[in-house]
Amino acid sequence: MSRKRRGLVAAALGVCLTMVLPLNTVTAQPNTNSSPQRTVFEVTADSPEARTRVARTGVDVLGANGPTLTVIAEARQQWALRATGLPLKDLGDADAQLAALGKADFTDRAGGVDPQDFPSGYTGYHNFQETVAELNKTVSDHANLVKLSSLGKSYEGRDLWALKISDNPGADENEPEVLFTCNQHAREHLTVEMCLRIIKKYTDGYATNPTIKNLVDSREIWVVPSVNPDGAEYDIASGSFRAWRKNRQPSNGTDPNRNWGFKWGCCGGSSGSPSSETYRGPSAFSAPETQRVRDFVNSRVVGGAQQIKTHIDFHTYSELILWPYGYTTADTAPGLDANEANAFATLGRRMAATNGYTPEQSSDLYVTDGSVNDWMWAQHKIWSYTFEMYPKSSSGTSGFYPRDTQIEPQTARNDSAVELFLTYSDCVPRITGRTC
Ligand code: 0X9
Ligand code: CA
Ligand code: CA
Ligand code: ZN
Repeated sequence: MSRKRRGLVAAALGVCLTMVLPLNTVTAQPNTNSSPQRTVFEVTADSPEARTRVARTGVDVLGANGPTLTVIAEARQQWALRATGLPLKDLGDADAQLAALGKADFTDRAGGVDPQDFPSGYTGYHNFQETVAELNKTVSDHANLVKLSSLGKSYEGRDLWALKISDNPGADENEPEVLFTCNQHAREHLTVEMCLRIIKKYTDGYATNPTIKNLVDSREIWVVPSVNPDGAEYDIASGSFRAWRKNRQPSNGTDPNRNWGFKWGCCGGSSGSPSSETYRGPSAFSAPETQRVRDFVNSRVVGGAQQIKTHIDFHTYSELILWPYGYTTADTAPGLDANEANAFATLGRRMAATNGYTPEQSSDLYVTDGSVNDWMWAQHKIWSYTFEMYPKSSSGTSGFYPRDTQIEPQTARNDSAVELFLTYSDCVPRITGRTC
């Protein structure tokens, strides 16, 4: 890997969850880079407060596996990290480890064939053009069940497509509406496949599966397979993955999942520095992509009532099911009472029982502000979850890039959770025996 490339990968590496770097496979290399020395540490932080304290030192938090955070610290940040007083373990030079990972089995795209496509071993993933083709095919195969519309354009002018699935899809019927969003984070390509699976299952399955037919007939299901198509295309444009997280707004991208307008930037759960992987943008909803989804959700208030009742935002990785709030570690807060918190947790745990993920309030990990879930709930009382998909843990950035052979098993793994979610979407409190 060239010096330049190594720097790129290192610079692009952002927040993700549960990374464990394998000590035995890494060959230490001198840092010949002009970029600052970056060192990987494991930090033992066994409470949300301690983990949030670590995140706020400015280190790049890669992952959390129980109480163990894996972080990258630049030399100047190591003082702050040590000042937390938490136990640290030095795992060595980050760029050397990243360089070793970066060559994985990416195929050289020399020859310039289809540059916006995935490397060898990943061609089962849908790039943006293939995703659009899949949506159009669904429309022609199931014109009676779906309606395709654009929520507007991304920063670079790509359409943010939304597919509605229901009986009489052209009519706005009085049925609970459910929203699935994928790919807020560019490199989380498996989530696009999750949205495409939901589309396939609830259209192709309609004619033969009575459970599916019942759910489709009684709900209006909205699926947005890519909320961040610019970032996703950028991640694959060079032929090898960049581990790009944010959107493509100048100069260095905004993290869409820190840009939502409820308690934006309130609580040290995002960064005000444009170079950060959790940059919240200059103002709430400064990202065109979050604006478009916001406007769509706002437009679903009909006769004073929000029609969308439930929402899942798919991410990778760590195998978690998360619910609001992220901005505070308190279980309840203004606008979220104990009954509601209990309903969130109960449905979260029931879904997790079907897929083996770990269910928890999102701030049990560490505090995040400006996330989509907090806005959906606070603004609209939409029961909004984050799924962090496969894998549970990984060596470095490779966690974002499971081979395409994992698409089928790891999306199918969520079939039961999605079905349960759709079932309770008429009234989530019903799961705790309460009424709506
Ligand atoms: O940090 C994030 O945006 C999500 N993790 S990821 O590794 N995919 O970037 C987690 C967001 C969960 N927090 C809230 N929903 N508040
Ligand atoms: Ca309908
Ligand atoms: Ca409706
Ligand atoms: Zn994510």
